[in-house]
Amino acid sequence: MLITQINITLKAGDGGDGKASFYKTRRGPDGGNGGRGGSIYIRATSDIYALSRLSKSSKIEAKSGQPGMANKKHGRFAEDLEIKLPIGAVIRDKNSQELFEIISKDDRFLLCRGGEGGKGNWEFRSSTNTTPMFAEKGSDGQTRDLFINLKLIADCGLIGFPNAGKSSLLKEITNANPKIGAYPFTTLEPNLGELQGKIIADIPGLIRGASKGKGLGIKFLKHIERVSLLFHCLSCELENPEKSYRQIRQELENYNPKLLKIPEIILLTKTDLISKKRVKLKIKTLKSIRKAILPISILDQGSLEKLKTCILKAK
Ligand SMILES: Nc1nc2c(ncn2[C@@H]2O[C@H](COP(=O)(O)OP(=O)(O)OP(=O)(O)O)[C@@H](O)[C@H]2O)c(=O)[nH]1
Ligand SMILES: [Mg+2]
Repeated sequence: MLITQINITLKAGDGGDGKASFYKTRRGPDGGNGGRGGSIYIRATSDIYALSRLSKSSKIEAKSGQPGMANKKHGRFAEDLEIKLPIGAVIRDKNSQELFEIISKDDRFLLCRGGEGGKGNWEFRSSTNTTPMFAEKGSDGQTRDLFINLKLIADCGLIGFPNAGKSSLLKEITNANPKIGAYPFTTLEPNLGELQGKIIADIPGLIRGASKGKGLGIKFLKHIERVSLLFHCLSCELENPEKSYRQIRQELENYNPKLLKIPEIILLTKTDLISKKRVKLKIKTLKSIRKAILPISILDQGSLEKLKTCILKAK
């Protein structure tokens, strides 16, 4: 299951304590330094399920550094941890309110710094104190309590009522293999597909009241907040496509009025199901609400090519 929100605590390793010890044969201190604790780095991945896997743990800790030893031997540094998070993840530190975003596939940054190792007593020797009895404690590794929210980053989004044919289109034009069914709510989680480097998101169908939690609700709308082009799918089977169109637009507005500003193309889907004349009539009525309309059918290769062109031209 695609999990898009988790709470998790990350803790970098503590620094190892410095050692306070003395040479057996000679006088003088010989305590070594503690090793540094493991830090935690975040690395971007295009695997949108990376967060789902992480959700199985509530806390992840890096190892602590090794304590210093006698004979001036320093403790080993602990290994750093690298945690993979999907592109589009927004990480919020619940205490400091700092925000970190995973924007591109090359993103990698330090999130929790490992504690420094404490100095051993050998480091504290001086002309005035040749036998320091003390050593430094290692410092604590950084701990962060986090809320991670995944907002998929796609270039284009496919939205519309259940059964409008969104997943079928994604399947036709990309490498994706989403489930398709002749019933509403076939898609329960967003699907992503790629067309020549452009990412297209197919989100579960919306219905009237979605913004108030009806159907699968609005939780998936966050995934289209950052797209640069929306395809609003309206099936030719709809009796009154303008009304359906306005209902979905209302849900978008209720969720976040900014969604209405995203450039949008209406896809009049399943044109093969009705006569050409009726398709023309539907286009004519829809033109009064939006100029950009593309009639399409998965059985009409020419129309699919036009859709691909629109996607590739999107910025
Ligand atoms: N005749 C015809 N049927 C289509 C076309 N596109 C999709 N369908 C059918 O319409 C039904 C719904 O298709 P989906 O792609 O699952 O629809 P969806 O919009 O993803 O539906 P949800 O996931 O429930 O929101 C399936 O039975 C498809 O085979 C089309 O162009 N022509
Ligand atoms: Mg679907």
